[in-house]
Formats: sequence, structure tokens, C-alpha cells
Amino acid sequence: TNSARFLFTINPCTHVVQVKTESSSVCSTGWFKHGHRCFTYIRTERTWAESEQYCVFQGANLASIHSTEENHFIQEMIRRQTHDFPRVWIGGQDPDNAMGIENCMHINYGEEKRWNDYVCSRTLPSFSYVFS
Ligand SMILES: [Ca+2]
Ligand SMILES: [Ca+2]
Repeated sequence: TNSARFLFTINPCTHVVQVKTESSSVCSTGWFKHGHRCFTYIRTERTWAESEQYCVFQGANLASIHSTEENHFIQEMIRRQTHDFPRVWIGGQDPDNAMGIENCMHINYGEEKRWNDYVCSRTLPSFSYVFS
């Protein structure tokens, strides 16, 4: 669940106590907080470039993953929404290595649900983030 924290501040001019939600602790509807970022799963299948464009249109980016723990959080969010482990685009490109045609990153590859580099023009769901 999303928890909101509240800030109590005293306006120095009016001495009125003001209550507001702390913006850094709240994600927009449909986005889920983890660390300092808000994440969302995007069901519509697009190419990697189209997925990134769609994220940027929302002021977001494809999700970069910085730890095993973040990886598990993202996989769990996807599992809850799909009841499955579909392949999903994440942020990241690497040099081509399979016949020179794979250089975009996705998660949930194979039995071990690993990362994989895949053909960028294939269409997959995607996962994006914004800083909260
Ligand atoms: Ca590659
Ligand atoms: Ca590959």
C-alpha cells in the first residue's frame, strides 16, 4: 500500500500551521514507490525505442535496475499485475552480440528469469520509473 507522510509547517508570517503531504513520499495513481522512485508496469507491447518514447512522454524513463532487491521488486510488481513472468523491456542497451542484432535489455528471460539482450524492434510490455 502507498503510505503518505504529512509535513506540519508553521507559516512565519501568519503563524498558521499548515499541513501538506510530503511530495517525495507520494507516487501518482498507478505508480508504486520503491526507494526514491515511482514505478509502473506498461502492459501495451511496443518496441524498445517506442517504449522509451512513451515513458519520456510521461516524464519518465524505462526502468534502470541497480540491485538484486530492485530486480525482485520489479518482478513482483509484474507478477502481481499479470499473474505471470512476461518478458518486459527495461532501461539499458549493450553492444550487439547475437548475430549483431540484439542490444536492448529485458527481464524475465528463461527459467531463471534473467536479464537478456534482445532484438530492439520486437514488441514487449515495459517498465518505467520517475524520481519521486
Ligand atoms: Ca548484446
Ligand atoms: Ca540475448
